[in-house]
Amino acid sequence: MVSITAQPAPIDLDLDHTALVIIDMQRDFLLPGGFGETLGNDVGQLQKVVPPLMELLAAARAAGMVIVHTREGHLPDLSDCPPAKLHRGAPSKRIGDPGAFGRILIRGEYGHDIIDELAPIEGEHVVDKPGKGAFYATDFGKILSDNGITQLLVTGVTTEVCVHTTTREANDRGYECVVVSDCVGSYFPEFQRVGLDMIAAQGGIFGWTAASTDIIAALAASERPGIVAAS
Ligand code: C5J
Repeated sequence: MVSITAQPAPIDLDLDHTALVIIDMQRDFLLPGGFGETLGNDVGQLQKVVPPLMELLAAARAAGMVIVHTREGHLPDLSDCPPAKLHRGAPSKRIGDPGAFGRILIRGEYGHDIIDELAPIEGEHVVDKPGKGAFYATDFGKILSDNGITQLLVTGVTTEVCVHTTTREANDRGYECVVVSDCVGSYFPEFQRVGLDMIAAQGGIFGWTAASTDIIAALAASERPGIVAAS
């Protein structure tokens, strides 16, 4: 058990029952020229997440934690993409269209996959999800229960969309969620700030927030082998 400095209050994590969840760190969302940018977004806002998340991932791997990566995307025939999602708004490119990195948000395409810096390694779980939340139409919940997971460190993008949806879904299912404030990102700085505030407000209405350095320091102080504190 390690105690983490967090908002609205410290939280004890049982590392044997805690998973690191990395949401949608995909090329389509993060790379210049990709889908995120074609929607008019500043992908630099998301790239800030990569260095601290690489450090946290290394610490979690060294601690032997369960690690789950998610990817938002769809089958090539789009049969799992509701028309309400496919036809939303008036973007220059839609899901399934050819983009800079293959068909946008289509499973198996280069852009759909996770950025090189955070590529999953053997033994880590990869959950493909058609929705914003990680539980809908996936085996995410089964992976967590099969591994005895009760607490989640939630990271990835975007803070106010897939991170929030997954955290809210997990909270309703009884998981304690710590959203790692510098390891989640939004294209919109105001959504990042308010999105994090919303989680910890009202006594932690659906979770906690904590900095990666505090988590890594706590892991380093634990009995777990192989952990070094972040510089
Ligand atoms: C979005 C996500 N923003 N991963 N997806 O469409 O948050």
